[in-house]
Amino acid sequence: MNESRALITGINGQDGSYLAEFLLKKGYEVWGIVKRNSVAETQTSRLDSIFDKINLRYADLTDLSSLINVIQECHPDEIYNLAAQSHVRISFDQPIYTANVTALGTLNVLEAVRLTNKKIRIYQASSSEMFGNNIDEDGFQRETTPMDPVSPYGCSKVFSYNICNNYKNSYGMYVTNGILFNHESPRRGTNFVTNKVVKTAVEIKRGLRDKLVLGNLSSTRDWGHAKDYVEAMWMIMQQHNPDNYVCATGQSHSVLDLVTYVFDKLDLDIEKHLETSTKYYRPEELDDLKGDSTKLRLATGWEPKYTFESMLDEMIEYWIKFYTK
Ligand code: NAP
Ligand code: G4F
Repeated sequence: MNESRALITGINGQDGSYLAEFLLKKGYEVWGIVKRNSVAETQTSRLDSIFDKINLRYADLTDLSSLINVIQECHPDEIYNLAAQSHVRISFDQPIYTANVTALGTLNVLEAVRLTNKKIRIYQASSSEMFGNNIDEDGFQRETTPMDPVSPYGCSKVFSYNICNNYKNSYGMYVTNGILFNHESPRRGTNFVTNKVVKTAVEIKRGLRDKLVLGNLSSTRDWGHAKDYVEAMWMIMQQHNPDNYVCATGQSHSVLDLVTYVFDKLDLDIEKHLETSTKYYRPEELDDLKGDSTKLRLATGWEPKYTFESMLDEMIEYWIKFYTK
């Protein structure tokens, strides 16, 4: 029986909820922090099926004392730092807030561990957004690709990535970075492009609305499934030495490919229902992402189980069921 204890920041987010389920199955005692929200009933809806099996505490990444309090109460072996203001477009509207949470929040987690128990392992949710528009000659991004972020979110994640490496080297702490490419699921926020497309397409199919309005259709992303990616997070944390790993499928598709697949599945006419608006453009766009996760695959044996198509099929099925209730 595994008697390890894990603390997840961002436990009520897409990844946090899948990771909590995954760790419970592995026998972990699972703790998580939730930041205060005025609508408490819906805030933890992604955790409904495991609510009685986990330990939740109020804390906030921007409040060092709250993080120290939780660590002193739960004595975790592993901390998965998934909390962030994670929306790239919104990071242009709220750059300072994004930096406070997504950059300085990580430093608070590192300091909380340094001041309480330096043996606690830390996983940092780093992102392919850190690479910006740098692409290696073979068309991929990997651990050695230079980082040149193009959003306040990406800049904040680069700070977190660097300060994690700095704490590992300066204090001998076990700090890892998973550099994850886009990953989606039915639990994805509906203002990210995959779930926005799928949810809106199902609504059009049911006659609830007529148009899907998007921004840039030509950018490409390497989209995987969040369930596969939380397994990678755990595998990265079980390595003997802390290191940084890219996690990606190695396949990329454009936003238009995504819309085409979903509309074809639902037998909808793109010409009739798709519109674009500059409202959804970013001041600076990250054009193309495609990750090479050879290092992760060789070190851990990680392989994704979902394809782009099977991931979207699951999301389509979810929204069809949702509107059939
Ligand atoms: P998500 O669904 O947006 O979840 C973010 C979580 O952080 C939520 O639980 C949110 O709580 C919490 N949070 C936000 N501000 C906080 C604060 N000040 N204190 C404590 N908690 C706070 O994001 P996700 O898709 O699960 O991603 C998880 C992590 O991986 C994020 O750090 C993200 O930047 C990173 N990442 C994601 C992807 C991806 O494609 N999904 C790729 C690379 C990296 P509320 O919901 O209550 O606000
Ligand atoms: O779904 P998105 O908002 O994801 P984005 O910006 O790639 O960020 C996600 O992945 C990162 C990993 O690379 C994470 F670190 C980050 O936390 C987040 O999870 O946008 C994907 C693409 C962009 O090129 C965007 O311009 O879709 C394009 N897009 C076109 N129309 C749209 C829309 N994006 C959104 N959100 N909404 C639109 O209407």
